[in-house]
Amino acid sequence: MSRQRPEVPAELRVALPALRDIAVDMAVGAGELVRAGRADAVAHAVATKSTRTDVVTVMDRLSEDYLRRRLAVERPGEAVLGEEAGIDKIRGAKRASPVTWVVDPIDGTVNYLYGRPEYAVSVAAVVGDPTVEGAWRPVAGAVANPETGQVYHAYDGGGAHLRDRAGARPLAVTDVAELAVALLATGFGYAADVRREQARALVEILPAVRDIRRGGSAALDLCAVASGVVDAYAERGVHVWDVAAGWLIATEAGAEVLTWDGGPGRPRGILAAPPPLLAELLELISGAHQRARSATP
Ligand code: LIP
Repeated sequence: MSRQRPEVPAELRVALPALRDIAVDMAVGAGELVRAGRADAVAHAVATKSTRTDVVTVMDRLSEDYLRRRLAVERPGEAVLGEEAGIDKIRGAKRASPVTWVVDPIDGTVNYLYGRPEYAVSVAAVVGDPTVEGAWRPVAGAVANPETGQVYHAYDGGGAHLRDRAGARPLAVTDVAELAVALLATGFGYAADVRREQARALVEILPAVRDIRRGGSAALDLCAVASGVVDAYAERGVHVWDVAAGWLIATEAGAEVLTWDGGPGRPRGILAAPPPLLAELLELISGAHQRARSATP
């Protein structure tokens, strides 16, 4: 069941540009660290998490430590939820701030491992509870790709922007309204049974769209929707840290972002698309996954 997402508290509005600046600063700083240390990180320590294909490098941990250390200085008293270390609960009767920082120290870890450039550091400030589906809302965030020097950023109500070597510019989604000519980004989970269903669903989805792209970073896929280099993005089973900043960046660029029911005991899916494409795409994706599930033993 999807819940009502929390509103942005009025007293927080004035602070949103500053939160966005902090997110940019953190994501760029961690990105530099991650890029500089790649050879060493890959050579020395690669472990696996949920499955043999779900990798974590020593740099995932170092990058998250860096983000946590810097946030503790810049935003003392605010909770941090990170991919590697989980959530830091703030002790005490009442938290001083409604903000939680949701960080992905390297999104696209497999690309990072193979020396492919599609990976990013994602940093988002959210309100509500990011550990509960539908109970949080991103209010400021940044996604930095240290290989390309591109930094996507947004705050609630402030539009989405890209900063790169050519300068800074506002972002906007495409105006594609027809599925047959829509370029769709997607991704796949790490578990074989999830992938089996995703592959079956794809048999139905692929012939219905212009083409599919699989970049390997959900955060960058959402930024790709925001920049109009794909029309839409859909994936089942991503985590809050993969999508918190990209969700806001895509929304501020004009996309509708929502989650859809993956079925009993299955993770939900995320969908980001220009409004004219949304209803038709949602029907295709959720229907295809539902049929794939019933066909998968
Ligand atoms: C990965 C994503 C990728 C998705 C994987 C995974 P990681 O995150 O961003 O696009 O398909 O399921 O969640 O593991 O590189 O942080």
